[in-house]
Amino acid sequence: MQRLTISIDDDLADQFEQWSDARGYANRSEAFRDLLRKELGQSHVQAHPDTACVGTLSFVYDHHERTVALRLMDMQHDHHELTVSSMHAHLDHDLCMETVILRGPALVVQTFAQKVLAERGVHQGHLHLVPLTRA
Ligand code: NI
Repeated sequence: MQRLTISIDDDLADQFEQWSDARGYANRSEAFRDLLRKELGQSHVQAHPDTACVGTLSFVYDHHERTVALRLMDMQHDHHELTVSSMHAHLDHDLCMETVILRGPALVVQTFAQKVLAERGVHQGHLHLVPLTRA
């Protein structure tokens, strides 16, 4: 463990303090470590698109939209090596929400997720990608 001393503007320090409080961090060191890990993880993934990752892809769709449920199912079977599991929730009469756990190289997971989100009938969604690096 190393101790870092950094200087930042008052305004930025205040914002950091508020951000860290709002998220429930017990201390600023842990908040700072998490910010650093997130940023370093993202830049590692950008520099090394083959980084092993896990991710959750969540999206909302209208199951009345022609064949969308079938197409989404086919896509997951076509890439069964990436899809670890999925969970489906019937939100109301029309809308469904699905969360798919993905695992694979970063770029492959991102490309698959973008394809799903671009599918006709899928309203909104988001991929949360987590690199499997030790830090
Ligand atoms: Ni449903």
